[in-house]
Amino acid sequence: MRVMMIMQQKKKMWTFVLQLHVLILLVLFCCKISCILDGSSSMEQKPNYRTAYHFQPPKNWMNDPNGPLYYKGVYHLFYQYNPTSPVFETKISWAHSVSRDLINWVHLERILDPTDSYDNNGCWSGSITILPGGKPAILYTGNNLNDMQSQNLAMPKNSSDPLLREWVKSEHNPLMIPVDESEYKNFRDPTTAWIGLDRIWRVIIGGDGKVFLYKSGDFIGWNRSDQPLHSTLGKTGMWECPDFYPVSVGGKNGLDTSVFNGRIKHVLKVSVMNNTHDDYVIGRYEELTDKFEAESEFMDSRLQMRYDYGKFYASKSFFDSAKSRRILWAWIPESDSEENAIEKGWAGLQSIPRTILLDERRNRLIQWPVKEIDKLRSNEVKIRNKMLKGGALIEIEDITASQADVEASFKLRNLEAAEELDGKNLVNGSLLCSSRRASVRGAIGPFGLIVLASEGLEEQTTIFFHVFRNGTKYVVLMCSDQSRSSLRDDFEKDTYGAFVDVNPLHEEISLRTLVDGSIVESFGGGGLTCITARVYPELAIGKEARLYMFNNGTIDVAISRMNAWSMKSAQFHQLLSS
Ligand code: DQQ
Repeated sequence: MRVMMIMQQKKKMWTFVLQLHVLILLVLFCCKISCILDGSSSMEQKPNYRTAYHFQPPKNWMNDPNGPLYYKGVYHLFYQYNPTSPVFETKISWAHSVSRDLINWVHLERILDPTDSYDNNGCWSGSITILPGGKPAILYTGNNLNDMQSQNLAMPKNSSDPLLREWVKSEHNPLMIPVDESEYKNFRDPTTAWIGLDRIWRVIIGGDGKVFLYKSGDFIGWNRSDQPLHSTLGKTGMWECPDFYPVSVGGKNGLDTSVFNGRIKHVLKVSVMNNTHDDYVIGRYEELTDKFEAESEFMDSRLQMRYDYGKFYASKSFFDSAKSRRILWAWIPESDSEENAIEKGWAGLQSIPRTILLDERRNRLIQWPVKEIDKLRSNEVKIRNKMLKGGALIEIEDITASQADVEASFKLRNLEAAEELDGKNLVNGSLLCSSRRASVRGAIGPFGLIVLASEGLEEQTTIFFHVFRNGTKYVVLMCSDQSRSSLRDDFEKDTYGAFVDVNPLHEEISLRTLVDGSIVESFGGGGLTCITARVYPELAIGKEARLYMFNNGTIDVAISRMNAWSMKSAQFHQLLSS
């Protein structure tokens, strides 16, 4: 009897398993039919290109980072956000996300919406200053319906809340208005303010080829100084999102914005609207007279001091008091069309936050991804002391090539063969990279990395170096070549490039590249030259993507060290729909 029951139960179970299989097959069959009918297949579906460890809101348009801050144990990132669509519209809001480690984020409610007479056409970019007593204050640009820009104040409703979820606009707004109509559309993006020994606050605001200086005793009443803090004689157009901060000469820590002593220099960065470049100059700022003597000019094409030679705009830095470092964020715009943004439902990324320090010897900034990003690394693959022969291609296997962190150092043993470079070619690295692409064979280089490559290499993004001789000196060119990054042809595939201030006679040439699906952020020479690219491969996505080291020069190059890791995804949560 018992045996009969067991057999019946087994029969029932098998019938159930069989039915389940039939059901699954039926569903798959129906899917296939519907795919055939509507002409699509799962393989043909367009990839969404969302990234796994770069900051992105869940949907819609995002641009400039605003008022980044460390407050009561929490990192805050505010940003320009269009809550209604994935394209830019003037009526922008300030969105808000928080993090404990700058990598994993929780999205909170928006904090500023364009609702008042002075900002009803957009709550535009601005910064946060910590006032005496530790209260944060936002200064931001309001754009009104007449397209007149003004500077405005907002304070937290409850400053004991470490999440700073609610902010109140000041009843004194607008605090700063244009002096005449010619400035209406060219007066925006206040920096973090700094306080002098005279207890007077200073802030700079972007203008047409200049940055205005304003002073205040109480953070409410502001007076414009007769002279801008800095300006250029040539026509450079609107300077958006200025940033002005001290850097330590010889020190290893970042500095708070109001620090003033003899062992510092100041950096002035402006976002040049005409060419969407974030350019900087270094100089000496005299606090009592408010004179800023820059050591070079913004238009100095020879020096070309730019945070990043690829896509990297409207950046903003802040002082992280928890780790005594200055951290830089920037908006990474899309290279893709508005049409595709609408299809994807989102547009815009933030860079991986970078620490900034002054390289005293070269008088240039060095940028490096914050240390916290290293905790996403897994599955390390290493190469030590291996010759990368002329014409060689080495695949780096066993990591997720579409989500990776790669660090490599190259040693050059034979510099004799370096090609001579005419002095006139030393001016525009980008132009030189466009004529000396990865596929163009040289002597010392091109050598470097091929990322987001498809199996047959039809798709590939290459980050590489070329070493040339100029008289008795050697020059190192770094390029990021997107020309073959996708089979798609409907987006910008520019080649970016710049020189790296390293001497290959005495120094190794290093490269770190962060790959995250549709973004490639590269740091040459330990962060002296940075290049960010947006790419949209069709084949080299997810598990299909591959990673290589290559040398398309005739001269062998030694890989002294290469470490590559798969990168885990960061966590993004939403506390409330925003
Ligand atoms: N974006 C903001 C402006 C700023 C520009 C508007 C820079 O305040 O000048 O979204 O991208």
